[in-house]
Amino acid sequence: MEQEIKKWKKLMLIHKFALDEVNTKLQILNEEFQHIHQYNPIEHIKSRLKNQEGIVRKLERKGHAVTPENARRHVHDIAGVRITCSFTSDIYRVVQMIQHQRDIQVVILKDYIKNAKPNGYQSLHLIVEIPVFLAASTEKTLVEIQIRTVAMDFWASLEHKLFYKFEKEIPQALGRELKSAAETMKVLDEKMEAIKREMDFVKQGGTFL
Ligand code: 0O2
Repeated sequence: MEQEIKKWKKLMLIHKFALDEVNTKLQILNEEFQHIHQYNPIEHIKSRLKNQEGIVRKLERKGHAVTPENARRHVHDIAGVRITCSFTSDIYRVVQMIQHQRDIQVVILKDYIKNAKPNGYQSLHLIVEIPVFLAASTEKTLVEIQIRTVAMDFWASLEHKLFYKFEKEIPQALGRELKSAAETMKVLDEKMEAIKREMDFVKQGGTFL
């Protein structure tokens, strides 16, 4: 039993270290980008370690025995980072910056922006693997990175509060309303992106006819 507790503690510690590494990396990339382009693609970075209750729930939902080994293998979001960007194009810019990091490997990329979930959820998810260097070993550790615009985040946060993990079927009319709200967010993002493009054109000396 004591051995098992030690293993759980180590699992959490390693994921905390991985989270620290990814956070530092993202801050460096953001500041460097700001330095070169006088522009900041990242609005906010928020990170969290999944609590043990959440890990147990996910293992049970997926039908795996609750062990630290299974948690490591099957729960990919023990360490989670959420990045909020101003514009949709910034999301893909951040993805590219992450992909170019030599010590980070992108294991899974899910683009719910190009292909929104049926309920309207939009976001880009990466599962990355990062080495955590300990005194006597190197532990390759998974971190989930969710990247979305402020508008997508607004929708997802409220939807999470209202419906996500709601055990019963959501009334159809509410589901339609929710999806329509997500589509409104998409239109808003596209509009802001178009304004940004035109502003960039003006800043480069362009004029409208
Ligand atoms: P929580 O409470 O936010 O941590 P997985 O279960 O991760 O192995 P899955 O479900 O295919 O596999 O992963 P996916 O689709 O990448 O979703 C992972 C996370 O994205 C979720 O984590 C949520 O945080 C978020 N997410 C996915 N779909 C929705 C959605 O419809 N609405 C909202 N608000 N968030 C969503 P968790 O662990 O399910 O939940």
